Amino acid sequence: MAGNRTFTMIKPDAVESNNIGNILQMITDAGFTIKAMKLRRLSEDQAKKFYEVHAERPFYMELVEYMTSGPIVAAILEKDNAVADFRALIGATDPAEAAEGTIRAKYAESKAKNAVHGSDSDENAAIECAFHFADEEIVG
Ligand code: IDP
Repeated sequence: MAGNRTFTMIKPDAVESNNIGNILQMITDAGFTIKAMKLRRLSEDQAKKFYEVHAERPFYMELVEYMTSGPIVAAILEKDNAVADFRALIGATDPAEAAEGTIRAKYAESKAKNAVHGSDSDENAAIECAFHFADEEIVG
């Protein structure tokens, strides 16, 4: 059975363009409950570790540089079928390919600066939630 938690980040481009509020509104309108949230700036080491699965990809250093270029909002979201439903809400990686009405179609600048992160599996959601939040930072 699919899990009920996912992890998201509002990425530096969307924070910079003042879209934190708009994106959180879309998330809660879609039925997600926020269980934890913080504004933080990632260090280079933290960004490298978070994206280490992409270490061999040609865009890895560009991604690390971008994700450390300004603050991000990290959050844990709860809903039935959270991972798949959130991926549907954010849309394809490249906003040019993202379905109309998705967060990336509305707010992403480019394939690299694509406004939001969403976990791609229940296993990664658990890892990513634990990367950013201690148990006592998550509301019951
Ligand atoms: P996802 O975020 O839609 O799951 P992934 O393929 O896991 O996409 O890539 C992780 C992140 O790396 C993307 O959200 C985007 O910020 C960045 N990225 C992906 N592909 C490219 C690319 O071709 N050039 C630059 N950055 C990219």
